[in-house]
Amino acid sequence: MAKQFRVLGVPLPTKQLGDVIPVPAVVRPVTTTTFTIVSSTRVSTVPEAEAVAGRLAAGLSTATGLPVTTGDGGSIRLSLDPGLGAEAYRLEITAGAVTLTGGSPQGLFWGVQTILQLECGGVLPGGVIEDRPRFPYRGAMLDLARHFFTADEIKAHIDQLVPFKINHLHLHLTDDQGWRLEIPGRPRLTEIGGGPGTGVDGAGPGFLTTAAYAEVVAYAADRFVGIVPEIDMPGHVNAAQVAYPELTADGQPVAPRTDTAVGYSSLPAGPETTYAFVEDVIRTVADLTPGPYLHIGGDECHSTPAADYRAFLERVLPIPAKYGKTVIGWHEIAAVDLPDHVVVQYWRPEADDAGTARAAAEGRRVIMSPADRVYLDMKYDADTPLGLDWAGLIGVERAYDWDPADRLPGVDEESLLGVEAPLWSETLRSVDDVHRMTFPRLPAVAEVAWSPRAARDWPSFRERLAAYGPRWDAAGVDYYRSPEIDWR
Ligand code: IFG
Repeated sequence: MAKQFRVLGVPLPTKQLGDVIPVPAVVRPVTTTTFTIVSSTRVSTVPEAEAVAGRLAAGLSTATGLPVTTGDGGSIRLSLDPGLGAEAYRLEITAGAVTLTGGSPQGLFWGVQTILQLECGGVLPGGVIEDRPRFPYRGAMLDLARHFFTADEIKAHIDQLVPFKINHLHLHLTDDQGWRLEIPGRPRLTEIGGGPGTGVDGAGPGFLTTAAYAEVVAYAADRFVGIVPEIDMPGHVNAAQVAYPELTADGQPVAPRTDTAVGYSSLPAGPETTYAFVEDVIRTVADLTPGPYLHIGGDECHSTPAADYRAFLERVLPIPAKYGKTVIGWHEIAAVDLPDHVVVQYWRPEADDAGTARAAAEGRRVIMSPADRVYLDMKYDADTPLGLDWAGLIGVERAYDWDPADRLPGVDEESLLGVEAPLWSETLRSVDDVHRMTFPRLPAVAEVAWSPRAARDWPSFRERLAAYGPRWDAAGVDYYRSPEIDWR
């Protein structure tokens, strides 16, 4: 527990009220006031928020070493006010009480993340925070196809995303190298596509059984994170074609591929076997996924004739809605007339920009993932051992110093659903590799996605990031100690 410093008996806050990532919308500090957590501190709440109150009590106990529990009449009080807005919260800290009001349990949970970041040495700085997200979709993506990560590793990754109020984790489940989600009606997809040596350069094996996937989805939901499963199509399908040769244009078997080339595979747009396969897979994934989104990929279909690409999408794009899901696709899908509510994920700078802008003009929502800002598999600098550099080098400031509303002409604030930081795993082999590429750039993207544009400021962010480093040290997160930051 950090040492407490006291002046005239009042412990000094070693944290300012705004020292939070992402920076809150409204911060009104009262610097003469602090709240001290003691062994009798209790967290009280309303029945709908019991689970969130439990997480706050557990978090404060871990941080302070004190036996903070939930209970009636506590000095920390959680309550709900739907009028705030689902993900919004209001936090007031006085000497005698901490009052956290959330628009929903999810809003309270984001307020809990703020409290846990403000706590230092058992002390909370006084004042009021009123906070709410700028964008509703704030995502990270993990590529399980090029290198498989287990359910436990995915859960541990979620634990490191939650402090930054990330509310979606997109799992890239299928690609040329491997198929990583069991589809009971199509067992060869994982028997073969999830087998030994299916990772890039022979890493792997692995796949998520339906039970393991259900565990991940439940774990994420308990932390108000929605899982977004991606089944990439019609390209990036070699693993599926190895498993089921009827999915190739000529019905002949294809060889497994674990190199990192892209764009060579495609489902044929003509045969009904293609659509029977797609329907089986989408129905299964939709049934396994409680969240609203289902990602159908659509990227880099360099071997799919344009007419076939359009024909395929026109057949496939309406299918997820049959199972109650909203489609997300990489921005190439904007080449076709999109059904209502389809979400376009922008990724490759200067490619299909017009398509994305047209989709936005027609009322579709856009998730911003510009590869030259938020692709976390890009090297930090020329010396970074892991990662690629086709979209350029991305240091921490470059991941921070941009705005989604300025990125694409024709795609303005109203068209933006949010921001997502993809991490492709061609060069990753472990969770440590994931941590080194993800942290500290993910918090930068999280602040872009959550905080008001006017509240963002690189000098402030880099200070707050430096103060966060010891938390990663304590959690055993092997983050990259970027020379751009004066780490504590
Ligand atoms: N582009 C490919 C990914 C991955 C990436 C690596 C998209 C949408 C390059 N498609 O990004 O599969 O290979 O940076």
